[in-house]
Amino acid sequence: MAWVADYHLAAAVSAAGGMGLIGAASAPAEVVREQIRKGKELTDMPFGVNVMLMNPNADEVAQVIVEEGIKVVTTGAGNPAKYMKMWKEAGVIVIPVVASAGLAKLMERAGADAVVAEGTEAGGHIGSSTTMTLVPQVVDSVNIPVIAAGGIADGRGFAAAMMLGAEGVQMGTRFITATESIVHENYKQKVIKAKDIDSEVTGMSTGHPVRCIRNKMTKEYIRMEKEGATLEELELLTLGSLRKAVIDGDVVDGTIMAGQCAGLVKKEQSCMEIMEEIMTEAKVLLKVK
Ligand code: TUI
Repeated sequence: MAWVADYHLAAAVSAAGGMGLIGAASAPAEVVREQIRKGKELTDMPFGVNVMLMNPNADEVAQVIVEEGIKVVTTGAGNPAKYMKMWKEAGVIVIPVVASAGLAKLMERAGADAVVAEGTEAGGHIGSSTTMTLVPQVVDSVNIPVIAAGGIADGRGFAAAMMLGAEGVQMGTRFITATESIVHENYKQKVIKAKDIDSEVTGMSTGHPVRCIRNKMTKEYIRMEKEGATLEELELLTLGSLRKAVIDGDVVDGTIMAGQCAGLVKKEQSCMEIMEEIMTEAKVLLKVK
């Protein structure tokens, strides 16, 4: 989660018993290094890094991960095969995010330790299959553990993911509003106030669909897409727009990435409270102690 999943959130999630991730997104490698070091000052628990493969700095970020002794990496928005050898040799657990069973198989053959199967309910850059259909098909296609993502925000979603054959879940949207999340209050309020149908997908025409909460920006983007705007014009509109929303709190012209489960997020809570609530609820449903 670009800008959202910084070291504060990653450290808090890991300290609460999860596996926190720093979202490297489009950051330069040295910024990622600094984030990792600051995260280590906040917690002794391990946390990972997500590498967004469309980042032009991805090669350097991949290297920094090894240099800083990070042990868990997830990747998004592409195929991480070219980094696999380097990461495996360094003892890094590699978990690519996939949106299809085909890519999951490819990743298993390339040496991935697990995959995150992320459905189209997720926020940000998305594939087209739903979590309900994707997760069991990925489970049937590989022998490595599958982590479900997309649309999971509470214990019910967690339990449902287990029923689909997943061995873990990845959640983003629920943690946007965490007390430890540095996201601007305006952004948090947009997530808290969102209803089930308040997200929209921009970028369908460019081949890079991105799910966000509907606002002036998404309406303008979709209007331009319909009118046949060029890739350059669309890119100009979104340049720096996520930062604008997350950091500056501009929820009118900024991009508010969030998943369809935003309607399930009702309040700001600490990561510890969120984790405990989800696990208590899921254990009852799954009948485990
Ligand atoms: O990556 C994400 N979520 C993201 S990345 C992002 S930044 C961005 N903004 C605009 C356009 C593109 C990126 C914001 N949110 N989630 C994991 C994810 N990965 N979802 C879907 C995929 C994916 C899609 C296609 C993974 C691989 C893939 O194809 C691989 C290939 O090249 O064959």
